[in-house]
Amino acid sequence: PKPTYRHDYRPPAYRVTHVGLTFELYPAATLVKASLQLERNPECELDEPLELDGEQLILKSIAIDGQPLAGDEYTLGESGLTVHRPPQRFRLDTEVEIAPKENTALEGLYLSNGMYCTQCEAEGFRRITYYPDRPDVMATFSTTVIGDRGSLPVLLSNGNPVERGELPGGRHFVTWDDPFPKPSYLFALVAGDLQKVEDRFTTMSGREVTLQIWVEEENLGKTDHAMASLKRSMQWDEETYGREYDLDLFMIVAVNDFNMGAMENKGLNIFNSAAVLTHPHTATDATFQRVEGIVAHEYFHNWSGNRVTCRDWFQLSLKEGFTVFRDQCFSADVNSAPVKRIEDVAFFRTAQFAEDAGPTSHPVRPDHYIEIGNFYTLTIYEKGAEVVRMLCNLVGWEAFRRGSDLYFERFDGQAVTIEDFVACMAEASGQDLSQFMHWYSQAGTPEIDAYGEYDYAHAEYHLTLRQRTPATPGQSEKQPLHIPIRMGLVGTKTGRDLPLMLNGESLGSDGVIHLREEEQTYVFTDVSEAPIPSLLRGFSAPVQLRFPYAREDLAFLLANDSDGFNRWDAGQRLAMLALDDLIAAHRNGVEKVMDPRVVEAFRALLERGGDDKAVLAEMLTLPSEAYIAEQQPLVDVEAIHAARDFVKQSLAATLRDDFLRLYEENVSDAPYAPEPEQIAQRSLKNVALSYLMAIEDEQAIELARRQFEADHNMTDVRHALTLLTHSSRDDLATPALRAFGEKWAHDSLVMDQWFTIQVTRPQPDALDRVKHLMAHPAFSLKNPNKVRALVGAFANQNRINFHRADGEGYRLLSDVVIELNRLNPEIAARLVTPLTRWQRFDESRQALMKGELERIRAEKLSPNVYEVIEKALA
Ligand code: B3K
Ligand code: ZN
Repeated sequence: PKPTYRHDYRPPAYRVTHVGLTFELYPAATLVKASLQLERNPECELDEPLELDGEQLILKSIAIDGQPLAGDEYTLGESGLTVHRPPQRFRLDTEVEIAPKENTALEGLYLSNGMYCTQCEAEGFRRITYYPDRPDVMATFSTTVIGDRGSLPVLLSNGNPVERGELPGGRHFVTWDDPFPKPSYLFALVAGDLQKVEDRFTTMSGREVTLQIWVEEENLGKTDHAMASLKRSMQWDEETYGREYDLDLFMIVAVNDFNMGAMENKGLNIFNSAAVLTHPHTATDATFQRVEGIVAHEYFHNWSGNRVTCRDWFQLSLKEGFTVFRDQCFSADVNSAPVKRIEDVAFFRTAQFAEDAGPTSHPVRPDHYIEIGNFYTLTIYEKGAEVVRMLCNLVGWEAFRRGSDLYFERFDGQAVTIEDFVACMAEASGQDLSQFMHWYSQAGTPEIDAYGEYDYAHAEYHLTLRQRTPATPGQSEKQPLHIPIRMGLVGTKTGRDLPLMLNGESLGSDGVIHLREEEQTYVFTDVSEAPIPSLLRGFSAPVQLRFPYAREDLAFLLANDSDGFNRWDAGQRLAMLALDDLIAAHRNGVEKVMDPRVVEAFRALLERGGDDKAVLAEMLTLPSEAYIAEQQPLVDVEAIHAARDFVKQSLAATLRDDFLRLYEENVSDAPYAPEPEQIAQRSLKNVALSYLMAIEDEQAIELARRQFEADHNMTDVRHALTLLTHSSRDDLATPALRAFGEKWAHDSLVMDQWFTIQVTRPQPDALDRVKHLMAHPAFSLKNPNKVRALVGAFANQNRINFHRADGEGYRLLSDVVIELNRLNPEIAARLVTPLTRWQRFDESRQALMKGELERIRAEKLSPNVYEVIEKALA
């Protein structure tokens, strides 16, 4: 497979102005008739051939303006079709046959549970028909779907239904018209035995929109939250961005087999059922919030993605980074804003930092790819969102909003680039954003070393910042970035933010300084007392910032910082310092001793009261093993696991009564609602229970058992079941797992949780359980959710067992990757990720991991897996 380079971009030689599609649906042989209205791009040469993409299609006929083409008028290849010397303006008719039933890659048209559905982004449309399958070709679509009336009563596509009728042989059809020009990746079709839930929304200009969520009958009771989230999103986008929905109908369909969370197809969003269905008894608070965020994300794409789309796939973050930023702000507005930020950053610093430090590291706008399906990454999505967030903070919300209005007006109906977006922001704000553009082109996490000194004599505080971005594959030299750092100076006497005076200018007490050079020193004047700097508040830039804090300083910030995010971060830093000592002690075989300063800091948190419960729950949560690993020069899996357990147990033993009180204060039997206050209460209660269960005394066990048996809501049940399953007591785990498994055997999404809970247990039998559960009737390698819940959860969330010294964890993962490489390359390429991080481990594990990568490389590989393996072994 050959790479595609961003610099090779050429505008399309032919434009498609309109597409007429007809699908005659049959599982093994669906007939697709396409009628394209084409026009040569005036800038192109007269003899430019027409290149159409097409994969796994059987061509039945081809004609131009009604005249079948002779064999020498076109060339058929593995990946497409070339029409030589077509006229300037013409109609191209093709008929192809495809086999949805054989499609296990879940790209193009496939069958899921007897239901036809599509996934076309990024390059799936070429598996449906011959087409210039690139986002800068935008056309109006008219689609007729023909299927069996009995088994496929519902036939959906983009836009509005304009005609329907009966056909001979028990078949029927519906024709859909989508008046908005769109790229082929936004095409969608669904046909199945589905039921709908319907609601309405009146837009700000008074238009009535019908909202529908289509599901299999047994899921009719699980759509309320998604519908409420959709309406909230529609209103939020009107209020916040002035963006209104544009069709009369907006549909969401839930499907069981889906590679991603969801897909923003115009007017017909297709969702992984795990990302849309909820019920208090089957979904946790985290799932309720995830559904809300994804519904919003896909809806927001209607403007940031669909009305204005990407010129080419290198610009993917143009729509994804912006849309993630939009959905993050939405979730922050409708839930607890500080907790949303803490959760996002905790995840980002663990997973995106790891990606950016590994062999697949790439810029927010990559320069080349072999398989674009491999670039739906944390860097494109989450780092892209951080870059947009920095832009917004740099220019200020008013200018950002003006820039966004300008962007949507200027480029409506067009396929554009990241420069176009940033130019709107520069124009609206009058700021020079040229240095800022490096954020899009440079890979790797910038590191900032900070150092500060208080000058008593002159009442000055000198802060020096030095930035460095490490080399990444293909990029050895890096330019200094423009890094906005929000900060405060917290007075050590008062615990208050001191006024910031920099070069005679007042920055208020919570200000932004701009780091543009490799090294800069900032002299704050009139600093009346010795301060502790609170840096990178709210995670104002996606960087790793180091400052030589004393533990007392961190405890002080944890107690006093006016920025909730940085209070949390100070706690994490403090815990990390203690963990570092314990990791070293474990390695050296020395007795572990708990740092009393951490205990006291936690005690103060537990006793002070008055804190937002949701934030308190976050502050009481220790850094994850994955995050700790990310911060170590060399990952020692056992030492990290042991050190973290030790901290947890020490805190639990010393602060047992406080945790018990916290638990009891937050028990409630109010009917479940996924509302911020209740969610906060549950998370605080469950954090307390986790600590109590760390020492496994009889009272803790009784609480966990009671919470499990009370069966009040899935958040509490799942948490209790996890604690019982992950305890050292199989006599607790076994009966609870059995009861849960029997109760929910009929519910596929709950069974996924049952899989995950078992394969993430720290006991040494976890790997055998994975193997055993892969033979369970509820498991299937063909269903991405199952693969993620079982194999993915084991490899990513059970570090101690996945990284077993005997390499059996690695072997299991590569066995699955090899099988999935044939079935579903996109999922296979994602699943292999943990093995690609071999550089981070000791020599013996490195050898084992590389051995497995080489075993995979010896197979006949899909481009997806090939690209990842080649990078990992480069
Ligand atoms: N745009 C889709 C991604 C689908 C890509 C699949 N290869 C989901 C989203 O970001 O909204
Ligand atoms: Zn998206």
